Amino acid sequence: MARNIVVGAAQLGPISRLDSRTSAVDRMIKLMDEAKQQGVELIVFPELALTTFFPRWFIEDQVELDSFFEREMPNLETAPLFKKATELSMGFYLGFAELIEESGKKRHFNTSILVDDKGSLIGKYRKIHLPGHFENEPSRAFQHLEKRYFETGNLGFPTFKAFGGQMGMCLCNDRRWPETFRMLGLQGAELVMLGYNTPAHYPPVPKHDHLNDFHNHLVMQAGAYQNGTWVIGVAKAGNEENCDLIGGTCIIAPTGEIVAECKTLGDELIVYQCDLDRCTEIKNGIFDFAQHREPENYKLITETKGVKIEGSD
Ligand code: ING
Repeated sequence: MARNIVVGAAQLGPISRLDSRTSAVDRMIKLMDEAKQQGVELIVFPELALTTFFPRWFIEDQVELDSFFEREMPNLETAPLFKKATELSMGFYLGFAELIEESGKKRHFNTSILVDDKGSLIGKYRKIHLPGHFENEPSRAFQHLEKRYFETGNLGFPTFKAFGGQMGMCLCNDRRWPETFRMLGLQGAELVMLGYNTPAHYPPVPKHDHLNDFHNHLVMQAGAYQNGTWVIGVAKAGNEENCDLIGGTCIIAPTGEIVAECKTLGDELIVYQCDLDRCTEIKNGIFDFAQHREPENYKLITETKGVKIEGSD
């Protein structure tokens, strides 16, 4: 018996700094309509899908910076997305910049939510691996100030029982860290959704730029295979405010095989019927954690942050 779920990966092309949230929402609604035609039950959108990737600029004015964040979800501009989801009986993953006030203090997170086919919130994730830097570095062609603009996520790596299986979420740089997928895998994740905004040019090591598309798939395919889970990776792509972002949106099976991939750098939908029961081919075999993991030997992984070489001080 197959536990099938028809998943849509909805890549978005560039969102410019002056684009309204409504224009981004309208583009996502158009992709939802197209997805419905193909029987999609769950659609995945990118990281920071409502605005341009603003961490590429050093923004000193806090009011301007906060204008890229959502204070409620849903809100006036995103309500149509929730309404459409309910009309189409389609669940969705959405990445956005989240601003909350807690005991009088403003807090900023790079967030994703999972919403069910009735428009109700199932769960939330806040990005834990924040790449880039904290101070303005004018020598860079563009900044990557996620460490400055967001706090480290404070919700851990939760999974959620929904859509007939165990669902997991993460965001962009999280996919590069095996700990992310293993934390979700150890909770039985069968389908991991993640959005990303990945510049084609990585200023610290320009000679690796030609490897960015390869590294993008490498880490997601490894995460899928090593944890026996489906992975849905969705890009905000294209030349956004003069900064090239990679595409490579894809749907990856628990075997690590890419079963569907976007071919453009614009708004593009790919669809695949994911059989969640296929996860057992890996979870009950080569990566049967209970049978084969040896956590007593992995203490360094949780006890240290950086490299620790025996014998050196
Ligand atoms: N973006 C990038 C990512 O991890 C990056 C940052 C780019 C890291 C290129 C390494 C190389 O995909 C975000 N938003 O995390």
